Amino acid sequence: MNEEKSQEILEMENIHVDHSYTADDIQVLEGLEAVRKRPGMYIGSTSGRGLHHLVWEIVDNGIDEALAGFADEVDVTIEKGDVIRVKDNGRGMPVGIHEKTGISAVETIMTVLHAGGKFGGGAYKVSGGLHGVGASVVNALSEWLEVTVHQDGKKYFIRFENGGHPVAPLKVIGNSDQHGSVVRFKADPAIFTETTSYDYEILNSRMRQLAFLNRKIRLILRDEREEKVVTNSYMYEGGIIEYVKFLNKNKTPLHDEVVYVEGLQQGILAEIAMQYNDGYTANIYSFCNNINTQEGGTHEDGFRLALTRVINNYAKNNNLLKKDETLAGDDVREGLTAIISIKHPDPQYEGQTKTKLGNSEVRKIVSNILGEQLERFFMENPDVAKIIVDKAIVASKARLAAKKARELTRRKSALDGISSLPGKLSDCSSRNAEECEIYIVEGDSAGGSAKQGRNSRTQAILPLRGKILNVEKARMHRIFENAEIRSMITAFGCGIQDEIDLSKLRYHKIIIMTDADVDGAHICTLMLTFFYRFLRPIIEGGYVYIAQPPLYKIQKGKKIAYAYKEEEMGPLKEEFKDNFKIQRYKGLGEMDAEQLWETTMDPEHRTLKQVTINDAMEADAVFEMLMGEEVEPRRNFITENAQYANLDI
Ligand code: 1YM
Repeated sequence: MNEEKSQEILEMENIHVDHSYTADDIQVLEGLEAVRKRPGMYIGSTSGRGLHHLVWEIVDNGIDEALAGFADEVDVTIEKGDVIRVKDNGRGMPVGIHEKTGISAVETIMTVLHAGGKFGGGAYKVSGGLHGVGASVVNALSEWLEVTVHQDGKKYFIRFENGGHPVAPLKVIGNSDQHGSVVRFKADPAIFTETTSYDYEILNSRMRQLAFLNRKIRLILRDEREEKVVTNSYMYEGGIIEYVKFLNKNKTPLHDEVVYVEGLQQGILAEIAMQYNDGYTANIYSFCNNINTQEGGTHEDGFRLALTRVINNYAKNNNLLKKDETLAGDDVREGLTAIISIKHPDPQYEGQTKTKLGNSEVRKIVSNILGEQLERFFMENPDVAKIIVDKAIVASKARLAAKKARELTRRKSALDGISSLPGKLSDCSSRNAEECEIYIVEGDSAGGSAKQGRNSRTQAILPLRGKILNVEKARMHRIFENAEIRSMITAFGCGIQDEIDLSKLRYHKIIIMTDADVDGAHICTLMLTFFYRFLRPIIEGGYVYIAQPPLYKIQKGKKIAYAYKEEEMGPLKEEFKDNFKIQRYKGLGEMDAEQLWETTMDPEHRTLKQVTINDAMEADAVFEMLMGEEVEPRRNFITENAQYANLDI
């Protein structure tokens, strides 16, 4: 131990040389008293949050010891009575006792505010970060606290009571064949008036996160409060690589390998792990010294700069992008899950909640490290690079299209307000959106029947010209050039994308009514894809439905029945016995207004299929395939969906 003892610790032991024991002692107790008077200043709050914070203060010291290379395990146990025990297998806190003062290093760590922060130069101290106020604050806010140190064959012990008063100086209480530190404490209920009971899940998820952020360190949590002991143990060889995999667990990654880069510059360690999935949101989490920097900061800035730069350069150099086109930051981050983790010896935090990293040198360091290594990764993995660039290009097109659409709709409504409702819309008379429905109907003739058959008070009809898809070969970025799509946006009235306002939605049921054939399925797919990408909240809000028109009419004299599924025909035929007529509806247009009302639109008798976000996601996936230039997958899809058997394509 002595060889390892840092200069700072030796200095600490000298701190007391010039002071008398009593003067020092008084100062120390004044310090701890200040913590008890204003605990919020030191641990944020005295709610459950502050309570859990005590645990992390101690755990952080154990992790520091592991990051310094002397420990590989930190255990947290919740004992009966909500006593916390934290243990590591490191060197053990320094036990050196100063001759003149008789005060041990352990006692100083536990009683002098920020004592820990002065020591251990070199390694990164995750403690001393955001709330890293040190173990002495935990001591100050505890009913009692005990430290046991196993070091050099001996077992040392010290106990504090009533907010940090040592009961007796540190002493040897036995021999030991172990090494490490154990801190046990009971949070003071006089301070934590709301609760002194720990939430297992809060501790558990942070332990897992710490294990992800600090690879190869084992973190163990035990709950001994109930008869049945609960325990979780975490250790990730791959660290943040496994963190990204964990976050993408329920997503569909676009490439198998998680991209990982790491580097050390100017004493700052930066690590990044990232993987794209087929979704549209960016999930980028950044950390400094294991603290989640929720407001971002210079490390995130550096990450974004490099990501945008490298992807644009790669796309241009490989002729995937025209020279005058540029992918925006949002485009290259679409569907990206990333962890940015840096370790900094002197972090500066800014922002509302002090969770924004401010150190300006970090921007360039992260940008350099990611820039260089991502470029190399792309060169070595051109397949992955292509997937990523393609994804960003699609995102870019969608973004430009959406922007154009927003401008169009905005310009229109700005000109003539509500009167700009599309001419083809047969609106309903009610203005109570809750009872209003809009039928999006394929084809003018079906639109005509629907218009005649509807309840005009609550049901609006918007006919769409059939086969818009085949005619337009509509790719997403061209979709807004489509007049029907524009009519739809105007009719709904709620805006699109980021500017969507559901309180302005004019109909609480949006019902897609298409023929039960392949074209109908195409139109339905397009519609759902469009909703999913540009009007997602209307799906999430449960406002979108698909009408279920019948496939067959079966009639004998005046007796009529409808079959909505193939399998309903058998029983119907039995019921009608013989001499019946069967009509197969090829399209909505074959039904007259009355039939359409009766079978598909009458709220009393119709069945509507409510569209879930999963339906829309699937439609979105199918869409690319249907619309793509590749004929083969499209043909396969159609064959597989042969229920729409009257193929006229
Ligand atoms: C259960 C909590 O606190 N472990 C721990 C703390 C320290 C050391 C080892 C340590 C550090 C150094 C040298 C050094 C601390 N030391 C200090 C201080 N576990 C827990 N394990 N020798 C031992 O940093 O050089 C504060 S904490 F102040 F002495 F440096």
